[in-house]
Amino acid sequence: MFGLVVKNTGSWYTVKTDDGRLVNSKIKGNFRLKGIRSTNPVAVGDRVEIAVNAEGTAFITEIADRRNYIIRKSSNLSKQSHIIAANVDMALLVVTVNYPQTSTTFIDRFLASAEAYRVPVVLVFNKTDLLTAEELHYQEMMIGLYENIGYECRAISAETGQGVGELARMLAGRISVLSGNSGVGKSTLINRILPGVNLRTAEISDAHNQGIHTTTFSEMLELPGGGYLIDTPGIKGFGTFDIEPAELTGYFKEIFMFSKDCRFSNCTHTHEPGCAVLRAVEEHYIAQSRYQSYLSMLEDKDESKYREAF
Ligand SMILES: Nc1nc2c(ncn2[C@@H]2O[C@H](COP(=O)(O)OP(=O)(O)OP(=O)(O)O)[C@@H](O)[C@H]2O)c(=O)[nH]1
Ligand SMILES: [Mg+2]
Ligand SMILES: [Zn+2]
Repeated sequence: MFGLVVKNTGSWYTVKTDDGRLVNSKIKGNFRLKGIRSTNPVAVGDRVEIAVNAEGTAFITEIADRRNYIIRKSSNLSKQSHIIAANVDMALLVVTVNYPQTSTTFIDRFLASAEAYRVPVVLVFNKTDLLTAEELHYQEMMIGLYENIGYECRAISAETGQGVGELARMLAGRISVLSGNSGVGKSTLINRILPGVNLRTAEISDAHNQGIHTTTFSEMLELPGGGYLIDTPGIKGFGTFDIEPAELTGYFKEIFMFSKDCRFSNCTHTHEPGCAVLRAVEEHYIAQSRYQSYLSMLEDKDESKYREAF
């Protein structure tokens, strides 16, 4: 029997079978050994084959090849990865200028990772209702920066509903995963779009201006007009990457564009003469924050064991 993994609560997976039943399933022991090194060999969004047993639960016996996935390292020290969701049409990266503040390093790491697995990303700036004039101005600058690179951006308030209707129309008929730091309002936004589901949400910590990791498992929710939204636990850091400079350049769209004019084809854009990327940074065609994110990911290769996660 075949189905779709719609929920992941640690060792148990909820599989929605093609005939519409929800079956609690587990992975067979030795199954963990094959495939990629991941803390969760099966992820929400996976198409699987299951063998149902007498008690009505099942074993997952086969995972279909993934079209794509969103992944992060579990921690800097471990070589293991965590698959956030598989087979998605797009990712909504929910970010907030404040309450909590999302760092540009975090945004850029997410974007680079999504480029690597060819998942289109829409940046959703939430909690606009809370922002001061100065913060709104900063948000406008951020939106300008990312739109210029080619990323679609939306400014919304999940609380007041501003901009949510328009965003919801974009989601119809597609599989979208919501990701971002804890407390940015992923679950609140889904509750606003799907009032029936009533996901748990919680106020961010006053002391730390950070979320408290309210959502602890990933869940796929059906949209009335077709398609799905996937709620996921907030990400603290993005772990480190182990990518060659040439490949990394390809994951920063605007850096890639300028790199075509570098004198050396193996340019790392750090010190080389005739580097078109360094020139573009100097002339402000490439944002300083983006270039810093590029450098920080380049440094991961050597320093990954000693660094804090972003
Ligand atoms: N003022 C305001 N508050 C919001 C908005 N969106 C969410 N919140 C509040 O922010 C807090 C965190 O929201 P959640 O939806 O739990 O955040 P989350 O991203 O799901 O967090 P995790 O599950 O921990 O990853 C809650 O108190 C929400 O009511 C918004 O647009 N404006
Ligand atoms: Mg949540
Ligand atoms: Zn260069």
